[in-house]
Amino acid sequence: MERGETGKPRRTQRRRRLVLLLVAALLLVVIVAVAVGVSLRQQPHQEEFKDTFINRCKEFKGDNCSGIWEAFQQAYVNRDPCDVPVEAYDPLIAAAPFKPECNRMMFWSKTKDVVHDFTEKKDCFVTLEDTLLGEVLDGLTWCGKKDSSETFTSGCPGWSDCVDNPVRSFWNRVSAAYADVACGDVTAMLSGSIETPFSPGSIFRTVELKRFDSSRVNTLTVVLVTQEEKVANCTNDSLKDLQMELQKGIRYNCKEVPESQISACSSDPTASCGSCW
Ligand code: N1C
Repeated sequence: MERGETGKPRRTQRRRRLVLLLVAALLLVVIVAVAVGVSLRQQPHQEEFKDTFINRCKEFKGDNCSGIWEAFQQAYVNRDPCDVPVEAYDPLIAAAPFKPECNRMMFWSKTKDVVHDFTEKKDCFVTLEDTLLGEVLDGLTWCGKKDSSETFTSGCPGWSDCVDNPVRSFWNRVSAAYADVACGDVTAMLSGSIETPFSPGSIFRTVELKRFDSSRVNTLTVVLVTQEEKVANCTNDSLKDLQMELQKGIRYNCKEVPESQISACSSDPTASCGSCW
């Protein structure tokens, strides 16, 4: 009885220590599980991006998709996401060069939806998004980090957060390469719903137009897409600037075309390519 009474506090102490130990072990398990969960959740994101890249590339019948992926990745992986200059993508362009499609090349600015609605329905023009690199990366966001070999798809700098960001430099570089091979009669869809259709700071103005070479390009036709309320027409000042910036020797046309006419024409299977404007 006495032994039992004096033994009781010792047993209680031991039990308390055991409970504390169990709680600590449980906490440790929870912490490890959360950490593993977080890293597992990050992993698929990066794998998902690569899968999207490779799958879209294969759908496009790219013959060296893993080589193109490697050339793409080296541009931004293990780099500060605000320090990826346009030249970083030079090896990518070399791995997936653009083929010229004379008389069918379509450029655009501030009219992405109208243009792609049209090119999807009618096989008349080719935009950058109809080429391997344009198609594979359209709508995606990516960046790297210093001292990491991974690709991130969130937490990346936005378009105007810093100039040398991976997505912005990519579009600048591929747009330049696409404009470099422009040939024959070239078309550009610009917006008649804004005050400056030849928009300052746009890729079309700062990169593409400057690179149209008069030894390859005969004509540039601007299709100014208008809505009921026209904000700009073909006499717009910014379009005068465009003509000044266009290399001498390239002819220039401008046509004001209602958006409704473009969509009606694209849905009409009997309409020929030359009849939409
Ligand atoms: O800056 P923009 O237009 O004048 O660029 C459009 C111009 C087109 O002629 C294309 O050849 O530059 C090329 N281009 C793309 O193909 C493209 N696809 C998706 C440029 N940008 C592209 N994007 C995204 O659209 C890109 O992320 C950027 O943010 C916009 C640019 O569109 P904009 O200002 O209407």
